[in-house]
Amino acid sequence: MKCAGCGAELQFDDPSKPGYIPFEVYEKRLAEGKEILCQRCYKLKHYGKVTPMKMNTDFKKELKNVLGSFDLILYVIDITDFEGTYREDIADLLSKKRVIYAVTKTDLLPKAVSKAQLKEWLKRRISAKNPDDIRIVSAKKKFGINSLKKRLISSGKDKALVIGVTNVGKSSLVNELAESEVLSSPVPGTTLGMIRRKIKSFKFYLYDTPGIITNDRAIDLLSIDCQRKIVPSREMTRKTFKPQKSRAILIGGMAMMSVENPQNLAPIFQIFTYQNVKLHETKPEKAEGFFKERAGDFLIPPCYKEELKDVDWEERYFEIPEKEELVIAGLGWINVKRGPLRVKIKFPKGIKIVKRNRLIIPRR
Ligand SMILES: Nc1nc2c(ncn2[C@@H]2O[C@H](COP(=O)(O)OP(=O)(O)OP(=O)(O)O)[C@@H](O)[C@H]2O)c(=O)[nH]1
Ligand SMILES: [Mg+2]
Repeated sequence: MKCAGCGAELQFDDPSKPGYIPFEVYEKRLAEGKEILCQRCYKLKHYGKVTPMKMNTDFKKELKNVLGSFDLILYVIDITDFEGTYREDIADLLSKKRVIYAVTKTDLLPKAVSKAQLKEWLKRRISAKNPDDIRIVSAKKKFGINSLKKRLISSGKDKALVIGVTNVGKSSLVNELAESEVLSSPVPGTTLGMIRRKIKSFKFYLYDTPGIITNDRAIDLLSIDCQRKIVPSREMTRKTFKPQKSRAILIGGMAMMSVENPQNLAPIFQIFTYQNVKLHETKPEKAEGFFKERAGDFLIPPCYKEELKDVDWEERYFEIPEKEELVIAGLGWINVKRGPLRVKIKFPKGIKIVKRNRLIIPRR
């Protein structure tokens, strides 16, 4: 039998491994006919406590094995981290399948982004065979759920495999579609095994899966506890900068931007990031020391001193024209209102940092 929260096979032997439940508790719950949660899910659900687990659940390997049993895939993408969660390597695996793309967490985007504008942007970014298979949703605001449900049911199939990287909101979406209670939480790796849920009144099953693990999103470098603090619950924050002289802007202790001699170009730009990420502007000569010393207490994330002590850093110059954004996967993006913006960025080596066509059109 599987845990109803995370899908791990229940076991009575090893509390440090997924699916553990003391045998007495298991017998009691079984006798009462109640839903059975493993100890980890029970603690996570009722006390918000995270139990570290010894596991090897990179679902990407397993995905190759289970794909054969599915013709229809629901690929879940987080709009607040599109570059980190819509991945070419996953898209490639799905080339022979019917794929419906659920772009979720759209409630976290600033209200100024209209649905029509977002749809146009997504059509250019996602190589979908049919653009109507790109669905804009929010599990939190219950937006787009019914039309997604209709689209799934009218596919002519009777099941869909729900996939995506960790923490994008797969389980939350399954819960809205199937009116179920799969455990969802800001802890990456909440779901540990496949979980099947039926869409009510229809012969249609959703298979929730463990997240695919990545290592090129800024949040991937953080402890599980810290990632949990950074996962946003409120709209993304944005802050406008119009530097008149050389300035440094610190995005938590994870990225340091240096804008040198901006007088001639007079750039104006906005940084979009998560609610708990600290943005701090300072003089260039102070920046380096401050960045090092205050990471983990004032400059969040990281959430602890030493949390990034094994990280190698890289510095790169970027010129970002108007109408483009520079994205730091898993952290946010820089939108240029008046450009070009010439900037040097120090960031952890291996983290994806790319320019893209702007998602946000600045207001005049
Ligand atoms: N604001 C907002 N938050 C969401 C939405 N969907 C999910 N979340 C939050 O995102 C976090 C992760 O959600 P889950 O549903 O557990 O994500 P998952 O993809 O199943 O994660 P794993 O099982 O760990 O791979 C939780 O804190 C959710 O509350 C949404 O539409 N809007
Ligand atoms: Mg999940």
